[in-house]
Amino acid sequence: MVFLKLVRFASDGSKACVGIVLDGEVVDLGIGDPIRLIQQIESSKLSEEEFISTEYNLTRLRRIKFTELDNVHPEKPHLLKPIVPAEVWGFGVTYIRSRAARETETSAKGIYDRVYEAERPEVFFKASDHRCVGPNQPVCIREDSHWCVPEPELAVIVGVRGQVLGFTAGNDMSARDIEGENPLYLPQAKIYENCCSLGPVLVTPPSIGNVRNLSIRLSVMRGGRIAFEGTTNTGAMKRTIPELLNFLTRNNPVPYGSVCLTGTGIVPPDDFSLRDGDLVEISIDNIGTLRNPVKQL
Ligand code: DO4
Ligand code: MG
Repeated sequence: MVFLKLVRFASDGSKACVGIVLDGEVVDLGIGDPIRLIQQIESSKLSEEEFISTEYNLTRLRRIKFTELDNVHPEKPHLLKPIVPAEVWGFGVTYIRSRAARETETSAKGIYDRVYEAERPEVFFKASDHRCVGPNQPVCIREDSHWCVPEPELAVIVGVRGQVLGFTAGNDMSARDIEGENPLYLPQAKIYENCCSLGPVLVTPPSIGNVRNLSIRLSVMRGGRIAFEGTTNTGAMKRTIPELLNFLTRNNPVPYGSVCLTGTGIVPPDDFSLRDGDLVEISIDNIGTLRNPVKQL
C-alpha cells in the first residue's frame, strides 16, 4: 500500500522537486507541483496506488533520507512548504480552549462566546504565499507585540468548491495583545511577515486516516528545555471540516490549492509568550512534525 505523503524540496539550486515519502525516504518524482499530481490522479479515476505504480517506477528513482532533508541548512537539499498556497484562510474559536483564551484576553467581552455558539463560524484571511514559511524556516514575532503565541492547527488544502485535496500541519502565529486590545485589529494580529508555517508533508485524504481523531501536539523549546507543551485532538473540534469549507466557499470560490487552517485547541497559559530563539514543534498524527525557529522582528 502506497500512502500518499508528498513533500516539496530544494536540491541542486533553487528548483523545487516533489517527492513521495516511503519508509523514511523521499523518492524524487521528477515533477515540481504536487497539486498538479493530485489533479492528475483525480482525473485518471485510478486509485492513488494504481496511478503511482502505473506512472512511476519507484525503484529506479533518486532517493534521499527524509531526515537529511529536514534540516536548517539552506545550502543543502532541504524541505520546502509542501505546496505554494495561493491563499491561506484561518478559522477561529473552533475549540473550547480557544474560546476561553480569547474571552480572557479581549476588551470586547462576549464576542468569542457568541461565535463559538453561532451557526456561522469565524473565518479570516490569514496569509498569501510570501508570508508563509516551510519546515525549519523562522516564524516571526511582530516588532510591536509582546504577547505572541504559536497556534498548531490541522491545515486542509482545498479546491475551488471546497473539495478536500489534502492535509498538512499549520502554525497560525498570533499576537494576543494586538487582537485582545480591539477585535478590529485581528488582521494585524494575524497577518505579517512569516506569520504562518506549513508542512512538513502533504497527506492525501485516503492516507490521513480518521480526520476526527488526529492527535495534535505542540512543544516550545527554549535553551534546550521545554518551555511549553500541550496536546489536543481534532475530535475536540466543535465543527466539522465540511461545515467549515461550506462557509469558506459560499459565494467565495477560492483558488485551487488554497489552504484552510481549522483553528487551535492549544493555547499556552496567559503568562507565556514566544521569544526570539525558541523552537516551535507541531506534530499531527499521520503528518509528522513541523519545526520552526522563532525570530523577533
Ligand atoms: O479571533 C481569533 C482567532 C482565533 C484563532 O485563530 C483560533 O481559534 O485558532
Ligand atoms: Mg488560529
